[in-house]
Amino acid sequence: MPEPMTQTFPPAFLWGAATSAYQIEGAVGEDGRTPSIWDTFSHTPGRTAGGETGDIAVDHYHRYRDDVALMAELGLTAYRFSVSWTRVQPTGRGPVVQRGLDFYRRLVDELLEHGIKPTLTLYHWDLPQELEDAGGWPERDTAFRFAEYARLVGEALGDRVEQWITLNEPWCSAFLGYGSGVHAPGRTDPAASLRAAHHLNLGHGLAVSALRAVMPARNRIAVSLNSSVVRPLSQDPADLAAVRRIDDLANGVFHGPMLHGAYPESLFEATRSVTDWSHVLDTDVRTINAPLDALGLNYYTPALVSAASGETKGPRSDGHGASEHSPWPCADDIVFHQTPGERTEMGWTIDPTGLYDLITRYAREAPGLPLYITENGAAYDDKPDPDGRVHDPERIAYLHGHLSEVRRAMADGADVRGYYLWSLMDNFEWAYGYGKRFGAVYVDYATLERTPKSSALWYGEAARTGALPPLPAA
Ligand code: PNW
Repeated sequence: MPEPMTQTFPPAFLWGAATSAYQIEGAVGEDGRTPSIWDTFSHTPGRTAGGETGDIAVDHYHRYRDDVALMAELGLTAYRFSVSWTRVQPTGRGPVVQRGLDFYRRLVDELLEHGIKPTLTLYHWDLPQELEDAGGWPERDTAFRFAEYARLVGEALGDRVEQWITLNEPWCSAFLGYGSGVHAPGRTDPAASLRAAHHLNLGHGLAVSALRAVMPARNRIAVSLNSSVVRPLSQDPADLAAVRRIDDLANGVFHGPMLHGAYPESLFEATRSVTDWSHVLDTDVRTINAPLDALGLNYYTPALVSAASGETKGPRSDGHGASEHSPWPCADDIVFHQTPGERTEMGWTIDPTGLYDLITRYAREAPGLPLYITENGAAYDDKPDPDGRVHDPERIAYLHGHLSEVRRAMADGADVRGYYLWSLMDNFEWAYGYGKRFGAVYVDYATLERTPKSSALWYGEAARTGALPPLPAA
């Protein structure tokens, strides 16, 4: 008999929210910080909507105390943030800047004082510009630079941060950064994107070992993958083959070496026309396969693919932003379709069952590894009512639907330990600028004033009670 659909979660379940440094901090020139690839990219005309940048963002660098107080007031029990590499190590090499590190120490102490568990992401896409000038992620040396940076942050904060994430969504770094070019550094070279993916993997593996060497053994290390849920348009063998190819390029390229100690052979074969993979040295995969303590999964929407039938090359609609260049190397014969159903402001179809499928897949692929949903959320065109309140029933429905699927996966045996809503507050949505609001907290960009949306209050109640409150009446 199926377990009754209780909507209660275990007492230790973490109810978190997530952000990243460049999207919220601002203060880009303060305390010794130097440009990252996202500073350069956002300041290059034509790269972001309206030429918007993270120069000020939501000024979290100066308002972190209020932001932590707000999280505590809402009832959140965990917070996932990222460290800006160029605040800590401006050139990506050499000694640390204490003032930069001190910001994160103060932030973490503030969180701990409020009973909020910090989860630190080392890399959320803001590579030091100097390292990009030296070749960026397609260059092997960048992996070693990342591991050194990880060690420096681990030494400084390992005594007070227990949960560590090496990379956030390396797929985006590699394939949107070096393939389609819609993310920094904006390069469009399929061979470089595959080299980048490998060096991100290598950097991850080296960083795991570097962190273990300097941190207390109780700390836990994970990675956050935006593992795609890839579905076939039909059961036609050609469409099923398209799914397998995209699955290799979206998922296998990372979890293969990280979790299973090998790249999929099918990935090598499918990409031979752009790379011979000679950049993968014999011992690399063993390095990348360093044991993890948990796995972070980010989920927004599934992908729907088919084999191109004759002339259907058409425009891509894979939701990865506008570019003439595909982020998917060697996949021009595969078509991305719009998944049917209601969509968010990003145009991403709302499909909570995809999250169930994702969780249960990794519960099978990585048995015994605790899972965290390190990002999930939705952009809507939120506006304050005349009374100043912000009502976002669509976001509540989105969260309710997805958290219900998390709970269902847990009932079916998946070991999910926590959930981080993306995002704590409205922020710089990369190439989309400030036009896409993912926050549970509304930010007035004229005054930078924060107002919890009704979804923040709903989610806070879930956090405080450990159960999903009912949906508000329509
Ligand atoms: C993730 N895609 O970005 C990031 O981790 C966040 O920083 C971001 O704000 C959030 O999701 C919402 O977009 C993604 O094209 C960006 O598949 C693009 C894609 C996926 C995730």
